Amino acid sequence: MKNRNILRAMLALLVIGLFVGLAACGKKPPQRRGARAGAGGTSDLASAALATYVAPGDLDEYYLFYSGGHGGQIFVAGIPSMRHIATIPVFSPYPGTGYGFDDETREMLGEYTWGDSHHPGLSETNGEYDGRWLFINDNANGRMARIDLRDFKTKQILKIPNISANHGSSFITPNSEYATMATRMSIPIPEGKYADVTDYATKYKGVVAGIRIDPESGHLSLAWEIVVPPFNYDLGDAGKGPSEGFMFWTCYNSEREFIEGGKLEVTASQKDKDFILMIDYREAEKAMAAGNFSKIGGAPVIDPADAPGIAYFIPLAKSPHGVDVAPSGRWIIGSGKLSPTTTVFDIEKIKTAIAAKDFEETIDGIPVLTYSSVREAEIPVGLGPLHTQFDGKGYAYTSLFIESAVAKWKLPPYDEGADMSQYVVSKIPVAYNIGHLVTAEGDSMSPDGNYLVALNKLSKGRHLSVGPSIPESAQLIDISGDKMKLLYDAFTEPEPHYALIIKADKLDPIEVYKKDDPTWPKHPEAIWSVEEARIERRGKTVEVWMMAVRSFFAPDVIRVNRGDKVIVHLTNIEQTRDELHGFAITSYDINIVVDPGETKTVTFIADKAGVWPFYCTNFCSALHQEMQGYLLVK
Ligand code: K7E
Ligand code: CUA
Repeated sequence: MKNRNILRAMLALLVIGLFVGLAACGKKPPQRRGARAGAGGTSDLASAALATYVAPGDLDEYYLFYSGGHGGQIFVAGIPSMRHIATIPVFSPYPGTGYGFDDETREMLGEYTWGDSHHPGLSETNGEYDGRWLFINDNANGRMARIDLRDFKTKQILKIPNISANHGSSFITPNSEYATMATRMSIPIPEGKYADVTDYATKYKGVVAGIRIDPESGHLSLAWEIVVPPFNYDLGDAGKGPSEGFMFWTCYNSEREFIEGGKLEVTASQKDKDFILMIDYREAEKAMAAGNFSKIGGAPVIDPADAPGIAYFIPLAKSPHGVDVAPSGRWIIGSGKLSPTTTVFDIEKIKTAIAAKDFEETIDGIPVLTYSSVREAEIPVGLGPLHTQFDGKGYAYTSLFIESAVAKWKLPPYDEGADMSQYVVSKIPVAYNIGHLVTAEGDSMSPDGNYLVALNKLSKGRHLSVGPSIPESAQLIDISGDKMKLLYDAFTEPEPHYALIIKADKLDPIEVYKKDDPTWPKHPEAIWSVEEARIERRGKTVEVWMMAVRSFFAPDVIRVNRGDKVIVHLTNIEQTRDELHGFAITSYDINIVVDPGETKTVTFIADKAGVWPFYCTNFCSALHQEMQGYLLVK
């Protein structure tokens, strides 16, 4: 008995000694299995693993489209796996797909090599995502882009005049009539006009715009602009249901000043309240039809002072960020970064106040609705509320930047005189400092209520270190039950602001550009056989119709003289999925990629004499390395 006890004690000492020895030898074993999960909420690890595991060969349930911030791209991932699937280049060149190297995309990018993409918007039919187009704004250069979800490619970049730093964009109306644009940083208009910042209050202007979306092609064009006071127009949303026909934007700096050295963060936070700007776009259409606008910088601009009923201000807790319309369309939710509350407005009360001319004051011709008349409730959600999403079961989810958490709270109705804190039903910590958040089909009229992704600004310490600049994090959260559960940490390139989640079965992307598909415009320079491949010279211009197929180019030698203009039309005649070919010319900074059935054109001046090999950049077959040719410049 005694001996056995001694044996046990010795064994125990040995085990402890082993651990001490491991710890002492310097190299700590890596922490695994959610060792640090406590910092960002805990979950049952096994059930979280099962909930996010998509077995090899299986497909995800949803597409997740994140904006790529100042990388100017869109990232595509799957939910629930959170695996990155693709990158869609939008505002920046992307050699991986040859984007920004051929004539067409180079022209689309214009004078810019980057953009600051913030808010993806999906096309809608009757308030539901229809899977046709994805839109995204450029916060830097007054632009908006359209991506065709049949081939996941950027098809158009629209730049319009007078919009300075387009942040409150690209929110889509329920039947994709419009996307929105708005000035974040006011300037004198038109662009190029000079006025000193000391004249900020009177000579600087904000502008909001309606961008018409062609119902057949998705083509974007400017419908109207409205000049508004020099506030900073921040986030937006489009009304739906009872609020259909309205657009909403939060704005800060209603102090309307920019004091040199005064720190905008201080000067723009003096007043207790800022505003939501509400635009009635049917009134804007009437003003346009009546010719009630002036041309500024080539764009039709409506002045609300001349068009009563077009614009209203709704007071909101100071320095607001997000404004989000609930799925029913009745509740408009605004959050002030500096106030620990989120405010719910009732569109019915707003309409009543407008009819009764229940106004507090008028600013530059825009009536300010009486706050107490239009507010439904203030919900004490927590510190630093930014953005709100929905689950379709009557709950809202607000991101809390300062608190690093998501608050789940109940939408109206509320009991008369109730303590509002009881309607904040639960919270989950996130890691860390969340910006936007997104729920499955969360901007539609029928969110799915199962998944939420928290888009966090800081991820410190939750991944292998990669030096001082670390990735942002996206955390997948299960919102199907009463309690929110953290499922997964994914890491992203900088800097997703907003994202959208759409059911995978709503998209039906093509597999190849079919040779005779009537739904795609025929490329005028396409060739489909070696016989059609040719080189033609006209003076100092050399035009090449080139064909690519496994594993050769025809022609494979291009002879030109130094200084010639060379135009290459390259067709990939493959009709097999994923059989891409690239065309790169050494030392010429040319790198285009053609998908199966696609034709691209690249034009350049042969300004370097010598012998320059060209080759296929996409691994296409066992003899891919042999797919090459020569540009001979005499
Ligand atoms: Cu909150 Cu640009 Cu929508 Cu960033 S924005 S987070
Ligand atoms: Cu074609 Cu590699």
